Amino acid sequence: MKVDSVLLLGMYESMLRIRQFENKAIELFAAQKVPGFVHLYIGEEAIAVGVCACLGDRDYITSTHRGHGHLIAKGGRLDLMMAELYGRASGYCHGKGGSMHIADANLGILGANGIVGAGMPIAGGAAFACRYRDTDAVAVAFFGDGASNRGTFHESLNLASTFKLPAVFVCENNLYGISNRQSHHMNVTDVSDRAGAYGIPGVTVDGNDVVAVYEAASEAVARARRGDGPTLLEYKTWRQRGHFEGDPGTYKDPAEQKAWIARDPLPRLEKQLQDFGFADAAAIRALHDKVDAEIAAAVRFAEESRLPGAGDLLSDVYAA
Ligand SMILES: Cc1ncc(C[n+]2csc(CCOP(=O)(O)OP(=O)(O)O)c2C)c(N)n1
Ligand SMILES: [Mg+2]
Repeated sequence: MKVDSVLLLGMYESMLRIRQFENKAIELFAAQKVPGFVHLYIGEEAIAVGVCACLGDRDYITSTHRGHGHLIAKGGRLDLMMAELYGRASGYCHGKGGSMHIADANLGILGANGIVGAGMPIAGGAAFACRYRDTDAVAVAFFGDGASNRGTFHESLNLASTFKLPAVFVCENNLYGISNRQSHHMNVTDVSDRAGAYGIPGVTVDGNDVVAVYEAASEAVARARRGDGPTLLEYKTWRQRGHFEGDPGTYKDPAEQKAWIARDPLPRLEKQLQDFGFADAAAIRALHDKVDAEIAAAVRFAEESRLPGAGDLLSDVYAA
């Protein structure tokens, strides 16, 4: 295993931050404090965290409609994110984007995106820019199994492979696109098989095991940095909530839901930390308290911020 206690504890803290941020989002959405749609990442946290642990500030990511986890794992600020969910003027997009449109260019976060599959060409462009500027930075595109059916996926992989761009394509295969089971929307079991069509490596990995996620991503990122071109990583996982908050998910088999919840990445990592002697129950409790305090502060910040007014309507809309 290539991970030490500092890395593993850091990844646990980041996964916990995502989980607790979204648990708070569930509560706030139910209380009608958060307008618009929220698509939660609960159960999939190991992917964003394991992949982003291989990246630095100079590297780029593109995210999806289910983007909170990617943003937090890449270092996004909870207060600015929470204010954006609330639609407040102090949020990342000044309250004009909401949950699905959060970006932070300073951290290389090129944006969550409400258009399925739209992040891949953007990441390809960013990877081209990394190469053009002669840096060793890489660009990572996160996307779902459903998005891997879009033309943008195929075009991006083809171009990135042909130009040997420093890109990593990360498919979060949660086995569903809204209510459509993977077998109803594609005729392959492993999305990673599609890499063969573009002459790049494709691997399938357990997306609920953060160490496995990290190890596969480390290799793909190193390959991209070396100038050897892109990789398609497929992480199998499970979304524990509905497609969006409010979706009861009746199309899922309750026994399968239960089996996947038993493989929840967070308690799994907690057990590993304890088994390896990296953290005891008190240390884990302290991390919970720390993260919960951060989230409470983010909620306070959002609630104390003003809503955008009529005077804000035309600002940040057009680029000069
Ligand atoms: C281009 C486009 N087509 C359709 C939609 C509607 N839509 C939103 S999410 C989604 C399913 C996406 O599935 P997947 O890529 O597997 O991501 P997941 O929601 O499972 O994370 C669809 C079809 C959209 N937002 N954009
Ligand atoms: Mg999916």
